Amino acid sequence: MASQDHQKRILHFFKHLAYVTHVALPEDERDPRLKKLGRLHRGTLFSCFHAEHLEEAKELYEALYKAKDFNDFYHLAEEAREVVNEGLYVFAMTVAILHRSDCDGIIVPPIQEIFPDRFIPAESLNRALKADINRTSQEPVVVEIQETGNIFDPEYHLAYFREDIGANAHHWHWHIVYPGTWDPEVMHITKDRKGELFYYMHQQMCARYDCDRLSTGLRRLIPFHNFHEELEGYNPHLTSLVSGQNYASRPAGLSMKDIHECDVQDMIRWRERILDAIHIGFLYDDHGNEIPLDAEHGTDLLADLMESSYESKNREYYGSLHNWGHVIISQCHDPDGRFKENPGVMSDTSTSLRDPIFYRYHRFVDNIFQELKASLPPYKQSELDFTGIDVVNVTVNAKAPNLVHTFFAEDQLELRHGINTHGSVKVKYHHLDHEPFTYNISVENKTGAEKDSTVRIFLGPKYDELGNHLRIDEARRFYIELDKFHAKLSPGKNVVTRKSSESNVVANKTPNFDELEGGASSDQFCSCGWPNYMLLPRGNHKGMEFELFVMLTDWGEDHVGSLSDHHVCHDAFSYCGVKDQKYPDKKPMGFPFDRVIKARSIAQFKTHNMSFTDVTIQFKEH
Ligand code: CUO
Repeated sequence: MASQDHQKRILHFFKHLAYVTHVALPEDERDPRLKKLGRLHRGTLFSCFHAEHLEEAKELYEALYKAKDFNDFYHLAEEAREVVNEGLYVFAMTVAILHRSDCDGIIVPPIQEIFPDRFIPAESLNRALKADINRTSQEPVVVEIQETGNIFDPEYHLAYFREDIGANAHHWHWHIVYPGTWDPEVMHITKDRKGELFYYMHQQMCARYDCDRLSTGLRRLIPFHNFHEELEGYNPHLTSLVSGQNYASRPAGLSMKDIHECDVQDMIRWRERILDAIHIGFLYDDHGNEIPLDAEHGTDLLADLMESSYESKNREYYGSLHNWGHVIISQCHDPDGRFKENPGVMSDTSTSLRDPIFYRYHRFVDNIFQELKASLPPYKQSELDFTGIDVVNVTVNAKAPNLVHTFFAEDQLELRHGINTHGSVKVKYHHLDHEPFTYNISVENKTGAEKDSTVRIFLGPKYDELGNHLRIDEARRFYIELDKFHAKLSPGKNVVTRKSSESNVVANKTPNFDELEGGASSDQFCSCGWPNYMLLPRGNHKGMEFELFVMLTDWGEDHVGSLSDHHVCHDAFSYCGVKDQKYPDKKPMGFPFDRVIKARSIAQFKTHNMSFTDVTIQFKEH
């Protein structure tokens, strides 16, 4: 466990990064481990999807990871800060800190405080800086965040979701915990089911987005699928302090264009090869061997091909469909770079959720996974059942039973650690939130013995955008996981209760810079996890009906490791896994909604260890 002193010493590495103006150390004066670094120039936007940027970041985080002790790590980190690109530095440092054993317990300050310019619209930052200059006291200056659009663009109704600070920070962290360039041989840690988690976490973000689209009266998202299609417009209203330029906006009607590093035709070819692999049931590795895309490992292998990750079995042949898609979309306003424009927000994991194309593009990726899932047989009754266990009744208790309210809550983001101000300057913003609630699950255990169960809780919409009842096979794509946990069942009647705040998909609150400087205790968490305040979809003013799905399965068959295992970063394991451990649930991620459901109705699908309960979510604005 790292000491408080170590925590404090590393904090300043993350301060005011946009202002580090030192001339990069000449190569011959550098630590030999940094000699080849600095290829991505400072002031350039680092992309978490661009192969060359990622390669350099990998070299740095591996060097930092391998540093022989904390002092050596510290010295290397200090020098690297002067040498490499700002965004690349934070990425690599965070990966290294998260994985070095002598950094256990060290918390990297929130990305939104390191680079507030990636999260706060430029107009609001501008107002904040003016207020700072004109300040008359040392009292904190607080400015209200400004809107980035209006109702002429229907997508504006979802701005609260796409621009949410916590959701974007979650996405950034997820990609830090699971870097596409992760090499288990160098890092000596195998990231269990990393590919499958890539599929599942992004599938869930899209499903969540769709639930909120239906909540706001919009139709479900239309997946991207045609590489020549004209894309919607988008203006992120962000200006990068590192580069001094705006993140590019995209006028409506542009489409993907070839860039220096990748042709659109390559993307089309890779998609065809990936679909071929799914349809013939195996992929070819780079030695020409056939590797089956089976029920157990298929999703994982496919995700490695698609992302593509370092563990792709054949990068040469299947390419890197997903990553280059991000890059090409982010450059479609200036594909050959003749105007030296910045890329758009799709180039970075901490900003890409802001753009509506993000969800459409990831639904396209998800549809390819669905193609594989469709090749697997639907779950049989016997695979769904838990003999002798009946879910008798489920109630969600908030202020009223089976009715939960959502609203907008207020929060503030401190700018002064990322931006050089004269004192505390905060931006006040709003985010979706919900009343706390509790699940009460009545279960009858008829086996006559004590049973360990896994409780799986999902939520999905009942009606589509036109008010028609959703068929269960259609609805399954919208189902969002709310929680998954272990429960012991005594013989006979049981009531399992669980609070919404205990959810295993959300992260606990991360200490901010000030709290860390003040010595906030190093709790065991790693900042990955969907924001707890966005656990539920927004719902609507009238009260929107959802199905709450609860299923108990046999923990004896599901579990990996034991209950008493000591886990670091266990908080949000459903979407983020458990740090350096096996994923603690053997079932396919998203089970039982990951495969085609042939049953025509809920009644036909349901086994007695499941329940579907009507729950209303009502949005109250304040
Ligand atoms: Cu996370 Cu595309 O991988 O956004």
